[in-house]
Amino acid sequence: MTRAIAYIGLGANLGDTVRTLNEAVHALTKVPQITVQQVSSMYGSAPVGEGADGPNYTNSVVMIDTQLSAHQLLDALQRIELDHGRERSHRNAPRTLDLDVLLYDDAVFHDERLTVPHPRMLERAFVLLPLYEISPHLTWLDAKGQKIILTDALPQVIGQDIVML
Ligand code: PH2
Ligand code: MG
Ligand code: MG
Repeated sequence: MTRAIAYIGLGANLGDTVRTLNEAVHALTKVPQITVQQVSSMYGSAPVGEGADGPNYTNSVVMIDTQLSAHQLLDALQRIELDHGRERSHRNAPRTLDLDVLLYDDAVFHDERLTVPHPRMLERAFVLLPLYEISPHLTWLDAKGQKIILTDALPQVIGQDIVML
């Protein structure tokens, strides 16, 4: 059985966010086709992006290996989001739990449900810092097939206001 390495971004800015992120990691460990390999620390930051508002976010990143396809993985993540009361109103609306596929092996693709690599991950300290914590040597291909080296991408986000919790 082939297994893919994937990185999942976790985020929450409503409710008991630390508890929710811990529960989400636990829920991932319970999915038979997922093995959680690494879990970053949690980080706090103000909401970023158009229309983003509400309380500060708690974020982390986990590395998994999985026998699920990228879309099956998305299904599993959305089930866990719904179990934690996730509602979808407007883009970037405050949320009890957000689970995003950041990277899935070296896959580069885009459809109506899923874009991999995550299209905004390079702009976000709350993604790149936890990624660096668990996989400092990480490299991947962007949408144009160009190699991204995490340590080369970090300086662009290093000025952002973020704290390790
Ligand atoms: N997620 C968003 C929009 N803005 N800001 C922070 N700090 N953390 C997030 O996870 C986040 C955000 C949409 O998913
Ligand atoms: Mg998100
Ligand atoms: Mg999402």
